[in-house]
Amino acid sequence: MVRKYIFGEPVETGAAVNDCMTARELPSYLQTGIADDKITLTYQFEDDEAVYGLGEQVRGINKRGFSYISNATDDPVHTENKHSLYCAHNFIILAGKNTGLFVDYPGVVKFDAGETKSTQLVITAGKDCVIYLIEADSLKAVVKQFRELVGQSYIPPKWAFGYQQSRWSYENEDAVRNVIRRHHGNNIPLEAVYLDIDYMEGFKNFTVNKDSFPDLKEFTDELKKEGVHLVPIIDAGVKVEDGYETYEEGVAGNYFCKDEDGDDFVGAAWPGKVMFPDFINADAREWFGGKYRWLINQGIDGFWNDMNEPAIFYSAKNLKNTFDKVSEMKNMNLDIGAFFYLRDTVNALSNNPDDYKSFYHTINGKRVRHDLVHNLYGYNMTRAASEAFDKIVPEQRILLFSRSSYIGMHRYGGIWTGDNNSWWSHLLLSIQQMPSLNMCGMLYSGSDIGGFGCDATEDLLMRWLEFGIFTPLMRNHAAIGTRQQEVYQFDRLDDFKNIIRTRYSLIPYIYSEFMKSVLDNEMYFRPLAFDYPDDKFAVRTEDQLMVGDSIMIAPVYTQNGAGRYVYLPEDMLMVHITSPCERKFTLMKKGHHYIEIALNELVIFIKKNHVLPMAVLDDDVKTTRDIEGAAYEWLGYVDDTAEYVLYDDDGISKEYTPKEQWKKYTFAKEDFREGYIYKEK
Ligand code: MIG
Repeated sequence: MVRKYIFGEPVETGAAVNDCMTARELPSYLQTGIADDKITLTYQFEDDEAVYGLGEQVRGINKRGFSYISNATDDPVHTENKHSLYCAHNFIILAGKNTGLFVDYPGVVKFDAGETKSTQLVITAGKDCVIYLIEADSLKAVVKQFRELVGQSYIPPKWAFGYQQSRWSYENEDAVRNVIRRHHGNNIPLEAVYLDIDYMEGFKNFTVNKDSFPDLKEFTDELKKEGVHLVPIIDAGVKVEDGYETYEEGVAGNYFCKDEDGDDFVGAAWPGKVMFPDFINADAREWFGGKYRWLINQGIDGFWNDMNEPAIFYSAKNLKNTFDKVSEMKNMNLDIGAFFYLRDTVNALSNNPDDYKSFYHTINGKRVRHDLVHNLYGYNMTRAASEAFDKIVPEQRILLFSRSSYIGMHRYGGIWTGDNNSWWSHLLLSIQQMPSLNMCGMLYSGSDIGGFGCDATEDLLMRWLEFGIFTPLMRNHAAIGTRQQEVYQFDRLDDFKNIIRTRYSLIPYIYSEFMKSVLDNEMYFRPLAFDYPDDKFAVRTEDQLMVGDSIMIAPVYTQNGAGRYVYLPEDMLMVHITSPCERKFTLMKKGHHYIEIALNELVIFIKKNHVLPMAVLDDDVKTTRDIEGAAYEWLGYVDDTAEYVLYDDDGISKEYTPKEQWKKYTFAKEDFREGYIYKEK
């Protein structure tokens, strides 16, 4: 049951798309207080009650014990002391009550989930907001009802489930060709190569550097023959430069955010001085979205939207103030206090809260200060692109994902989790973020595999890929200046190849489970707590996930880890996979186990009387095109009967297969007489 509570005069965020009952008073277990423009909801936890949700955030799956602040921020150091990352996913679940709360407020929202006082949750938002309350009879049902409220998640093309390689920055055509050659030349599948900011001319959106990419159309045609897609980045800020078309159109059309005086607000990002399109304004959205057309005409069919918190390196005004302060100190003898003051002053140039209070949007003719709607910015940038794609290529799916988002954006694109590091702790973080993202509708998601910042090591990349096999977005990405981390930079190329090939062999399952999750508003990644809520060990498991209907995974995420402890909530078939055709089966009993898992091994656990389809791959599979029509092997331990519903479609049009046509496979014990594999004839 979903109910909606309206406080004050909320800004329309567009997050919810389906109607529900409006009610007056929140249930008594949520104490409401309104003071100083803020609303607070206070909830007393049941003893060891877990809380879930909040999408992209720091820390574990169970969010209890810390505070999380929805305040989209470009902070590339995702350590556990931080309270905000790039997104605002204000949906939280109280497990003890099977109750979900969605705080639909586009400014800063704080979820103090037992940090200040371990026994209580305190949510603080602006007083003009809508709160949705979802009461159901299971955690899964809470999520499903929430997802029905906010609408169906974004569906990428099927090729976006292939392996993708990125780096800031592949500088020219030959660099891209080299990445492809070193994958495909070694029979390592590769589906897409990313272009980071350097493909542009002077970091100007919708331009291409002619020296490094002389003819983009010709180049995308060339890559298409190899089945490889080129995915350019688009940044939120538009360079201030006379003669630059996008800039001039933006000024002429009044499409940029304004400062207090009604002039275009000037900040800085990669291009130097930039202006920020007013994505929250429908006209500006339509204009900016239309700009993607040019790239689509060049054969581009995938984009990633960056810097859309929005990240502001500095604002013109703040820069001036800073110089004034700094110059005052020029001839001073800096004592320690003055030194720190100087340093903090300079550091406060970027993403300064005062800057976010100093510019404005025009929403339905009304001027709205940015900080009050801050968390809607990235969402609407991605919405702008998606709505434009619907006009430019109405029949075709386009790959699109964003760094910043709010709930609602999940209908328009996926997300990646931003600038993580090549740290083992960030591999674990990424495992823990995925189910939380799924709760909030962000299904097409993934993290930078191998880590963005810092130098990746071979073993970290290997383990990360072994988890990345299961993330819908499987992209290796790294920052400029870090060690190169394409798989061919390391010695164990065959092992990497086997892992990536295993991904391709699992794509029929991954795609099927992903699509069913989207179309049925379910979760593709689930914490064990959602499937086994009455199992006291399962509910405390923070480093294993259910993936789709058939399997559980328990990735290794420690340096030198030659295995790990795994909890099995029921009897399962354990499969060690070293390549798509080298698999070792062990029947496992419910309970705690230590499992050895060599560096080149992937382990999955298939639930009893469930099956897992694996496509039989040719030796030279290079892209998802090459697995169409492949025969399946079905892995499983069936001591009764098993059924699998396989979703498939053409992968590119928007004609999704209706439910009646989902293919049902049934298996009997006898099908698996000879072991754990049933081979399709
Ligand atoms: O300030 O475009 O998260 O993926 O490589 C950094 C350069 C800007 C941040 C993105 C990252 C991307 C990088 N960008």
